[in-house]
Amino acid sequence: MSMLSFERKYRVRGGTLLGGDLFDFWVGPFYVGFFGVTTIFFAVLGTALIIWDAALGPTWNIWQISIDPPPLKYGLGFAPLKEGGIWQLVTICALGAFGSWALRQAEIARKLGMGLHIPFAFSFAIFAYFTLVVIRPVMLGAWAHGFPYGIITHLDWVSDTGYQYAAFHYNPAHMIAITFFFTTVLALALHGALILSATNPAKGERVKTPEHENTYFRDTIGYSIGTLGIHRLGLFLALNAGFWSAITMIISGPLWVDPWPDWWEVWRNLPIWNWN
Ligand code: 07D
Ligand code: 07D
Ligand code: U10
Repeated sequence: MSMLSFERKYRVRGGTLLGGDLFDFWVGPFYVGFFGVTTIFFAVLGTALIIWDAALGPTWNIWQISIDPPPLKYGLGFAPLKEGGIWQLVTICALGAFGSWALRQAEIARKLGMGLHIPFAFSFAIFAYFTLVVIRPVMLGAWAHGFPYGIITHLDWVSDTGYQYAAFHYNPAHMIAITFFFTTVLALALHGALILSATNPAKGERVKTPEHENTYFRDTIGYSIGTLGIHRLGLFLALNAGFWSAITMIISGPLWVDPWPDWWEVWRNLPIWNWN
């Protein structure tokens, strides 16, 4: 395995979060570490459980395989393995693997003396998943409210859950989340395009500087956020997309059970519209 010359210099032991130098080594390009071992453990076990559930039937069709949560009658208790218990174990393995992955990111960042921005960012994705399979089911009183692990069945769950609230697009947090998703895409498209336009010039042309990049946006919209700023903004937008997604589902059910369009009645009932 060839190494970047940087890696040859910096791939040295020390700076682990846990386990001392027990797993402080590399396999090919991968850093192992204590949390690499726990990631592999949970990922392998979780995948094996998924395959076992699939083997119980009724199909090996990859699109139709589904590991379903327990039925409502089991509430927040443990269910028998073949009636949602496997889903519960897969969920524990998934959270174990995602949590281990975040800690492995933190350990690698720490070894390199970098900031913890990446694990911080990934934790927002974990939070969104945790919301769907733990926070919301617990607040609603049954694991049955978690989503099933299947390529098509998880789409059915999104659709069914959405229609339980009539028109889900009226959920105000969903609106905010979607707006953040769209803005994230706009920001990445602008940033990718700007960097390529300045640093990948036609043959014979000079590479342009950040001054060119700043001036482009000052000429166009009167303001440039700057080369560091655009990365701060990108992270802010993306994390808000995940955060408001989680809020979307925490309020759907635990805090609001009616059709979402009804929520907007609050505006129609404001005294300012009803003064006479
Ligand atoms: C490109 C990084 C790579 C990741 C990939 C996903 C698996 C699952 C497991 C057969 C951007 C790897 C997939 C390991 C195989 C089994 C049992 C990330 C990239 C390529 N979804 N979702 C997909 C997951 C939820 C929704 C695709 C996971 C919520 C809609 C893929 C989770 C809701 C649509 C997938 C999760 C929801 C999808 C592409 C977890 C709200 C689509 C994902 C753990 C968030 C799209 C058939 C992608 C599709 C799609 C995986 C949760 C909605 C199978 C792992 C419950 C509406 N989802 N999803 O590119 O084509 O992500 O579905 O929370 O239209 Mg989903
Ligand atoms: C949960 C994924 C976490 C992933 C992790 C990592 C692996 C490893 C390994 C590749 C959160 C997994 C990693 C497995 C893989 C290898 C090697 C991300 C998660 C930890 N909606 N809606 C959202 C839109 C409608 C509904 C969110 C748009 C309808 C429900 C987002 C539209 C109805 C739920 C969003 C639209 C409806 C959502 C999803 C348009 C259905 C949710 C993003 C244009 C009739 C979900 C927290 C997200 C949510 C959600 C967008 C339409 C229902 C904002 C753009 C009207 C029930 N919708 N939606 O959450 O909020 O990512 O989840 O119409 O549950 Mg919606
Ligand atoms: C960015 C950037 C930038 C760059 C960049 C990037 C953002 C400044 C400088 C990065 C961006 C890209 C490269 C672009 C493409 C990326 C995407 C589109 C995002 C999506 C990514 C993917 C789809 C790829 C996903 C791939 C993954 C996650 C890798 C999968 C890897 C593994 C499964 C192995 C992980 C390794 C681990 C956990 C530890 C090491 C383990 C091993 C090597 C295996 C051997 C195991 C052991 C030794 C441990 C023993 C295990 C035990 C004891 C447990 C056993 C248990 C049992 C039950 C058996 O901004 O510009 O440029 O590049």
